[in-house]
Amino acid sequence: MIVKNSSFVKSCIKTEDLPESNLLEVAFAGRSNVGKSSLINALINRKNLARSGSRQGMTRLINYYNIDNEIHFVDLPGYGFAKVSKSEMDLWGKVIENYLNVREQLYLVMLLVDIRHEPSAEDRMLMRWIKASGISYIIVATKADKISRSQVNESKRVISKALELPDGKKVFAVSSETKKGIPELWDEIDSYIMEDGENEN
Ligand SMILES: Nc1nc2c(ncn2[C@@H]2O[C@H](COP(=O)(O)OP(=O)(O)OP(=O)(O)O)[C@@H](O)[C@H]2O)c(=O)[nH]1
Ligand SMILES: [Mg+2]
Repeated sequence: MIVKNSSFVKSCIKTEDLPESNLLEVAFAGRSNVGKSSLINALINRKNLARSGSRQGMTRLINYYNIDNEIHFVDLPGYGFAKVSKSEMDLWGKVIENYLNVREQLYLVMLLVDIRHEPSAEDRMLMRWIKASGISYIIVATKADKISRSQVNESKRVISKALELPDGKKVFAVSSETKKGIPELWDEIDSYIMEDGENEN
């Protein structure tokens, strides 16, 4: 998909605030600082529509972006931010798990993990929730520019194993910095959108 128009819709604190809309949703999930907001910007070819930054815990809200009036991109709050209290972490869990389970418009979850690190306990928990929800998902290994090309396959293997991915499930290595892997990721997202369109007709 070549995005022509993208705009910020709203920020939501809890699932009751989610916009009433029939647009299908692609959600971006993963730990704080993994590059969710940067990936949204790279996919829509905007510099900073989704606020990204070096300060961890930038995105504490569920942020909605309208993509060509066709889909919503949903930037979910990050986790694993060291300064967050246990009660905040529990609240995060409730919001995300609730969102995954109640949101009928949600049809694809992008689970982001840093290509340099083995997925954390929280990443694996989120993976389990996503699998349990039955929603389609794409695994994205971010910041691929930070490792050498020869390390990419080994990193993908480590990620597949830790997340217990089914045989043949691909891990997409991308860089929001160099845009490497972004066209391939769009092709994959598009294939889910088209699949959904076919189901409706
Ligand atoms: N080198 C490199 N840096 C990246 C890449 N993607 C993101 N970053 C950097 O990583 C930092 C965090 O990126 P964000 O996009 O804000 O991360 P986030 O997942 O939205 O973080 P939270 O909103 O805190 O959950 C920023 O300094 C980005 O510039 C990438 O592909 N390559
Ligand atoms: Mg963010």
